[in-house]
Amino acid sequence: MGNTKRTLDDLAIFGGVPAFDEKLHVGRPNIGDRRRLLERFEDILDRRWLTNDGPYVQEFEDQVANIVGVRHCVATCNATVGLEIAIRALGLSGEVIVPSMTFIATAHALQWSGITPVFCDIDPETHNMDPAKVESLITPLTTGIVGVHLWGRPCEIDKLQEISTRHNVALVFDAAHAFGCSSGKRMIGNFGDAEVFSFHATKFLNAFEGGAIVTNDDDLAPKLRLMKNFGFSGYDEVSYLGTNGKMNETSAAMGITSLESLEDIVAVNRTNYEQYKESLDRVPGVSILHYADTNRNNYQYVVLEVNETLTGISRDELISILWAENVMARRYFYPGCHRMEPYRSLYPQAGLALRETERLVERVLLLPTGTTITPSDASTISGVIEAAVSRGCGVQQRLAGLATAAAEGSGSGWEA
Ligand code: T4K
Repeated sequence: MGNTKRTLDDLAIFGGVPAFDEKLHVGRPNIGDRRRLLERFEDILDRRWLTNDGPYVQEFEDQVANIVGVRHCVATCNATVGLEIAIRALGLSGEVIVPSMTFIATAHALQWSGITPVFCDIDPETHNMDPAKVESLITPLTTGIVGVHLWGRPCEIDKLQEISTRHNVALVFDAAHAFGCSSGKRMIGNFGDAEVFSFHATKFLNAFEGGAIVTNDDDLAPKLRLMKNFGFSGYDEVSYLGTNGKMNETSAAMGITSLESLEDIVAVNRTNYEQYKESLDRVPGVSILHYADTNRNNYQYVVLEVNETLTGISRDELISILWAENVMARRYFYPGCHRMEPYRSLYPQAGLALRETERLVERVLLLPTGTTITPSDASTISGVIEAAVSRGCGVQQRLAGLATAAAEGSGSGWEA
């Protein structure tokens, strides 16, 4: 799609032809080998074993454990329930420290379990929880810390581990973004008491819906396994309070099929990321999130920070421009969990201690990547961003004009 934007009129928001005929989404699923998937579906139907620890679930668990190099993997129906199970199996209660800069599921898993999420601010460089701030939030009621490896970039694991050990509180990682990633030589999944992956459709590696709790704790693992199956330890024996957190066979079949394409998907993500980086590094005021070469990365998120002082347009204005071009950029995780219900009503003062989170959620935007996006698409999208930013003031004036016209238009409609 070589749709170059030379003048403001070329931007679709001002009447130009959109850069893409169809919408490009953040989180468009990667579909592996369709034929292999359908063969596996046939198998499932032939075997008439649809769920409840079936052979594909077991194979998926083995493969995930192998890739991560972890002793135990318990597949779940999604990461949210995986987090709830991990939290309960570890006996968390009272208060648990968690970032607000995360998908709402991280906070909800705690609140759903009757635990108070205590929101911690982030380090603006890493976007992850700031360990120094974690320490200051520990109270006699604290029973745990839930770190989130945001965008797949590892938390400051050693520091969080040291705090958790010193205060004798549990450490869990929401690793929803971080399957296939490492912290140095060690794969994510081996840290804290347990880590939880997501294999939701929008994740680079998907099982339609799915998750997995991984741990090296031999005592915790059987508990997790029983809890995801109502606590059943035998046909007529229930040993714990449990839930239905089981992954089903079709999800596992999709998961296994996706795993066969793991390296290919990461390679596509990396190529797209590099194309975005090359094109956007020359655009002042727009910075693309860096992935350290010392870690393994899945490159599933292309994250930009927009500095309005330098670009002349705000992040939200840039999103409107991109949407008009059919580029459905997202502003994850605006406005921060603490400004969503029930937290904004329960903890109306939380934002006072979340300055960096509140700054970041105004600046971040995510661009489409994955196997439905080509480097040429990435280059075209970057071209739109460059065209808008290089004429930032003019764009802002025209957007203000459009807003005024729309307001006047709706005003005259009302009067009529
Ligand atoms: N912790 C963290 C840090 C997480 O990011 C997440 C999930 C979780 C925990 C919980 O994991 P799970 O319980 O879900 O396993 C999406 C996903 O639903 C969510 O899983 C994910 N994080 C989050 C970052 O993104 P939404 O509300 O933005 O989804 P939605 O429906 O707007 O989908 C995004 C775009 O993807 C759509 O605009 C179109 C495209 N899409 C989506 C689906 C489902 C498709 O093209 N096809 C599809 O089938 O949350």
